[in-house]
Amino acid sequence: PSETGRVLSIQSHTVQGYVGNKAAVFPLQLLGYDVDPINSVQFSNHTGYPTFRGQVLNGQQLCDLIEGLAANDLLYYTHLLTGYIGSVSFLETVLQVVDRLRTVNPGLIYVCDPVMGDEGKLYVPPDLVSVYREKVVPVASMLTPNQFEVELLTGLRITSESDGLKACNILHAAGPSKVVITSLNIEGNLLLIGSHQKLKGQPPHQFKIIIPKIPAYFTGTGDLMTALLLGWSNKYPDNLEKASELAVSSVQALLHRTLEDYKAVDFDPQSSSLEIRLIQSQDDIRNPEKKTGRGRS
Ligand code: ATP
Ligand code: PLP
Ligand code: PXL
Repeated sequence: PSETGRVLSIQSHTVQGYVGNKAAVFPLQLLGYDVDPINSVQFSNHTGYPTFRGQVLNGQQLCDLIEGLAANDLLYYTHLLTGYIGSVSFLETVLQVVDRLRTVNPGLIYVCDPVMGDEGKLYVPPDLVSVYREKVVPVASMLTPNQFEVELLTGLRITSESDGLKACNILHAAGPSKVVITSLNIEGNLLLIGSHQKLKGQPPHQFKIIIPKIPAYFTGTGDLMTALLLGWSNKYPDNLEKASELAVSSVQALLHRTLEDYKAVDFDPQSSSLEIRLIQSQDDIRNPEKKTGRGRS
């Protein structure tokens, strides 16, 4: 594996629980990365709870933090990571940050999770969609949409593996050399589809991973998944398939632990979204290949 890097991660912060930066920073640190978080919001808890309180950073305030870093020559990053973004003005400012970071490091890798919605439902303002499609996708190095997000970005209806692969080709033509569709719901299973176009204009290397669906709804897994994909694909830059397998392996171990812990306290996993057991899963994040072995000698 090659060296690690320095990641600027612009995502949500929650006081309690693990979504956004709370789901991404710790795993990346475990994999050896320096991570500088910018908290795009600070909420008491994620928005899936009955209520939440807190503050939202605006585009001007993001600019201000970047100016502060620039004034001290602190804008050298190997990676930029973004997740849920709630407004067009904030997303436009993120685009300026991409440009700014690339003037300092032209090789900057921008890993973008184009969070817009899930299962046919949009949870961002509708005018964000065209900004992602027209301005963000073209500058992203790696994109990690879910099924609904790929549909929004490509205009294709995705109901099969081959639809997914076709969508990846469209996205490659628009910009990113690496695309991972983190979940396609097909016949009761989850399918991850990955695609790496090593040379512009050439056919990409494509693969799939079948993930047995766990009957529960988790929050923060998409954020964790994208962070791990950044972490592992940087260590194995020519092997997106291996990187994806490692990321999936960690996430599955964590989800099984999460479910077991909730069952132990008699909680109905299908009735409400579960907080992931991130800290308890640190060994599964550091050493994802050891799938069994929890009962080792
Ligand atoms: P985003 O909205 O952030 O782009 P997403 O909607 O794909 O991403 P999730 O649906 O949380 O995010 O899935 C991310 C990963 O988490 C999947 O690739 C899968 O490995 C795992 N995962 C999430 N939910 C389940 C589940 N119920 N059963 C098994 N794996 C799951
Ligand atoms: N609902 C809202 C309002 C959100 O902001 C998010 C954030 O991404 C989600 C749900 C769930 O996100 P994910 O699919 O990444 O777990
Ligand atoms: O990606 C999940 C996420 C991120 N940020 C905030 C959230 C959630 C999920 O509910 O509420 C603020």
